[in-house]
Amino acid sequence: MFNMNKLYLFGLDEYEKLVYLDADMLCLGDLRPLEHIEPWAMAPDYGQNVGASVGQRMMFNTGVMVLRPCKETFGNLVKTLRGMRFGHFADQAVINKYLNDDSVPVECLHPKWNLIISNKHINKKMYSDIMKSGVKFMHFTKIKPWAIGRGLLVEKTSSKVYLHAKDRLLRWRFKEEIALWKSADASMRIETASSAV
Ligand SMILES: [Mn+2]
Repeated sequence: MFNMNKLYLFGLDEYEKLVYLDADMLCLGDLRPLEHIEPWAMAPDYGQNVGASVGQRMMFNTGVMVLRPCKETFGNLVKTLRGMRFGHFADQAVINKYLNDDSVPVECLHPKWNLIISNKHINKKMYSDIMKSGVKFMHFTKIKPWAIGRGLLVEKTSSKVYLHAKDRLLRWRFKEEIALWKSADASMRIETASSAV
């Protein structure tokens, strides 16, 4: 869903430091190192936008952010938003434009902190290296395993035959990721069931 909600994080200045995560993340590793990471920190948005950048800088993905809320920053982000057209990258575009235009320092997190699965077939080597060496957060961009079989993976206007074929293709292409999500989902259900007893 495209919206600007992430910008509000910067107004929460009762907190000194925040770690923001998208809802489509699967946590697969130890998060303690995040304690020592100074804001702002984000992982790069590799993929269809390889080489694409906001001005001189590469694009960061806003699915995982270590940030310091600050009313002034919030105001600057709103100012940046006013000068832009609402587009595909929503709040990510605004945040990246602000960082670039104002040369705000950002620490670049290793992509294992935000492994963007829809980039799997674009950055094959990097992707498989990270899969082998350990993922912290797997980011289910575009492909939502919880929606599989419900025709929610692709455009609503598509025909049933097309939906079915696309569903099968995605299930095959992301079988490893879907399996990880399924096993995490299953173990959470077991924990919830046993804690309810
Ligand atoms: Mn996301």
